[in-house]
Amino acid sequence: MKAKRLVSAVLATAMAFSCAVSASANGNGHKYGEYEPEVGEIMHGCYSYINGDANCDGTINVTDVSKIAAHVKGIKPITDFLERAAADTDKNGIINARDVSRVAAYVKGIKK
Ligand SMILES: [Ca+2]
Ligand SMILES: [Ca+2]
Repeated sequence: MKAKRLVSAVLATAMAFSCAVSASANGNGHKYGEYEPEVGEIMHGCYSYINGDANCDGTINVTDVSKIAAHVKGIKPITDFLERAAADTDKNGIINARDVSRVAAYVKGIKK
């Protein structure tokens, strides 16, 4: 099923991103506002993603907002499996303006 495809994609992606992401993703005091970080939902070895962290660099910031926005506008579609999973913040299976605004709201909330 879907999960099986996910696993093979993770296996491929994990090679590239490896430990760097999970090392920076588990920093203290991270709060993810209204969404739950779904680390552990999809994991291979030491790799995981943070919900909303569309470029998988371990933090949720304006870069992720613009990445998701570019995807929604069709300028630069997100093709990486884990990035897509992270970008679909409400887990409804599609990446759309709602996901953009959710991440934007989160970024604004921590920026003050
Ligand atoms: Ca990011
Ligand atoms: Ca969504």
